[in-house]
Amino acid sequence: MTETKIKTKPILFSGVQPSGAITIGNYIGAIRNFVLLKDSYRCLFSIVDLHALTVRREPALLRRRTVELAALYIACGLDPEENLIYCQSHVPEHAELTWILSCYTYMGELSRMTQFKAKSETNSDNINAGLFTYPVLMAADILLYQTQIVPVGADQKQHLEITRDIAQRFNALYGDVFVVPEVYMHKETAKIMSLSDPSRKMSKSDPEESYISLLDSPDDIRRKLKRAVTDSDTNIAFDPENKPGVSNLITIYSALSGDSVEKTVKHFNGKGYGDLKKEVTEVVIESLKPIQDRFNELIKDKQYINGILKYNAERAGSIAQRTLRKVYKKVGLYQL
Ligand code: ATP
Ligand code: LTN
Repeated sequence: MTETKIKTKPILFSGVQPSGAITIGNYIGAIRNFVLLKDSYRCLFSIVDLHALTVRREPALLRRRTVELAALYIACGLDPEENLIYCQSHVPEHAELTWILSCYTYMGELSRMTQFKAKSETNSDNINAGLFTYPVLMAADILLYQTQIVPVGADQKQHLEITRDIAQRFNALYGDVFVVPEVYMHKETAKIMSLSDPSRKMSKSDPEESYISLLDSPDDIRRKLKRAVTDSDTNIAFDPENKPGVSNLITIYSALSGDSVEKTVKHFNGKGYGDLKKEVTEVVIESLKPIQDRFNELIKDKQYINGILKYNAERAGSIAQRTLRKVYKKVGLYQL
């Protein structure tokens, strides 16, 4: 791609934490949209390893998950030549801008974040300051690149709102320093629910049986979907409020088969939950197969993955530096 072409495309940024096995929730709600949008934008897809430190991690496992996520991004269809796939911690400007932005973010607004409240409950023995300032690091990720669009799942909408607030507050003080980003999500697929508790979102940090990982074997997938919570009724209908488990399976089927929810419901008319589970299982196994095959090839070649991460961190760093310098100048830090 020529330099002029690159410059005319609007910028897209998104990130995924290397905090566990990537789930079909991450895939359907976020990564699939990355693939859909990747040719229309100049894209940065970060492996947000600094965010993952807000919860205690086994260091060797965090390192392994990081390389795996890089391979998975590519296996899912992202293009490592065109898209900037890189580790957040390899571009120090993320942490540097975070400090500046934290001086323009209020304790009050951070304490209203539902993710902070939820994670404080699940990590009650480790409610650290990083968990609290998590959205500031996320704002820095996005604002560093003059990002126009941020594809995420529904759980991140509030973090996008605070990012916009911080950008607008900063711009009101210093002129148009940051682009104010827009969120991108598909309402129908922005929140895939847990298989064991369909009132909660599917999450890679929850117990294994609650999610399907992109790397699960067909047997794992069969077992997990067989046990997925439905309800005592027998009727297959799309009603997320009253039938969250069944509706979640319909959403997964619809997202992966490409059929609309309406068509999916019609397809299952007169069938039972057993049929629904069986067909969801088939479509999940079939959709994950090419991703797994590609992943298994890529993960053998760590040198290739490292090369991609290094090259792209350098490219990302040079864009990030431009914004950071401007910010330092605006706020009055002495420049040599
Ligand atoms: P963790 O459990 O460690 O908090 P997570 O599974 O919530 O992780 P993230 O790395 O925080 O995953 O999210 C990566 C992307 O996937 C984000 O855009 C997020 O909104 C999206 N996402 C996460 N879970 C779901 C889900 N259940 N349905 C749809 N999108 C999701
Ligand atoms: N907080 C996000 C991951 C994330 C992100 C970002 C997403 C970190 N920085 C910037 C979009 C843009 C999450 O999914 N938990």
